[in-house]
Amino acid sequence: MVEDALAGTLTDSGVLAFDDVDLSDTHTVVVSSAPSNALGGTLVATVTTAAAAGTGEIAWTYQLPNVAAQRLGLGETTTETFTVTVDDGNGGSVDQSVSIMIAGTNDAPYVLSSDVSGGVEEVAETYQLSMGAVLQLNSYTAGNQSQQYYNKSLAALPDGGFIAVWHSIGGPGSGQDGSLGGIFCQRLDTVGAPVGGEIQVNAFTAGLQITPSVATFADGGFVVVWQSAGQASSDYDIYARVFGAKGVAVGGETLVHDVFQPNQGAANVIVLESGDFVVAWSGRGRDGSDVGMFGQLHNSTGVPIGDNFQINTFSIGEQSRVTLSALKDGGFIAAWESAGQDGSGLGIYAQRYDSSASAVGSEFHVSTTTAGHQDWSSSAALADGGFVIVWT
Ligand SMILES: [Ca+2]
Ligand SMILES: [Ca+2]
Ligand SMILES: [Ca+2]
Repeated sequence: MVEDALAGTLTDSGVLAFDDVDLSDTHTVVVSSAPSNALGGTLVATVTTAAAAGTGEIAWTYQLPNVAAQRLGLGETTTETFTVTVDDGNGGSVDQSVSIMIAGTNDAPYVLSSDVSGGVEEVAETYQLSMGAVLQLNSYTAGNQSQQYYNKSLAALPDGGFIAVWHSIGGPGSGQDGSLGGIFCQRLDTVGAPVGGEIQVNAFTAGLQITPSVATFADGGFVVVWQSAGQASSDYDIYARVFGAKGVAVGGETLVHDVFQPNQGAANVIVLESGDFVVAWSGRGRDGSDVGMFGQLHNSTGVPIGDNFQINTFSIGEQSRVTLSALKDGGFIAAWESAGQDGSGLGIYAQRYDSSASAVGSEFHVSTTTAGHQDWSSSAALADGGFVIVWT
């Protein structure tokens, strides 16, 4: 069946056959719903045996409110089973089971199978998240999930939902990923209902994986970057991993940095208009003075394009806490805080890039007040191609 954006109900229908030596009997049909049916769909059956037919026929129609199907997760299936009992009015009856299996996909769940053929697709979501609703993102609750502000990240999905990613240390014992903390994510629909279960992001699980950042692709896929302790070096390393729209990983983990630096962290990821993605992070000892910031362009499957590039031009002292925003022209803007560059404490600086991660113009001073610290910058793209940078 074709997806209908306006309909509020999923339907499927079919025909059951039954034999009776005397089809002239007046047959009645009763339907009972199995206690295990979780979605609350209904099945209506009607005897439709044609006069003088050789075989009895029962037409059935299954209906499920669309909002109930929205609860069905990505890749998740559930079965609704009904018993159709035909009674011939003369003491004879026969049962027939009808099972409807419904599978969730990103935006069009469908009937995976039933004991008669038929197909149903879930209609598009029409509900909006209630303002003020408080959502619990994690379903695994043992221990700590995202106890620090930097250990979680959100990004909007093209279907109106969003994805949340966080660090979970887990409860007593080995933790949620089997070894200390790991990175987990959850897709949610437009009303904040989970779509499928939590997905473990990191494949390498030994030790700590922390500080995730997530960005989404136009097709509903997403990319997560994080720090992993002791995976490629004796310190923290930065990894990226791409997932498809169904939440399945597209290959393994990609090591983002091509030169190891101590204290690498604060990684951010954005997806550009082209579908390529950029990761930026800070690390010590590579820009010639204290901490500097670096970036790497990747294609949409996580393959690096070119080499790491240094984001800050002014390198004396510490440049850190880089944040990125993709711009309408296909490029992006990087903003950060730099110590001592404006003559008094920290200041906010930025650098624009094109779609190939080549610098456009020079880095520029964003904050006009210089006395004291200007720090914790964040940026956002504007619809007209511009951008806004804020800080404290
Ligand atoms: Ca781990
Ligand atoms: Ca520096
Ligand atoms: Ca300053």
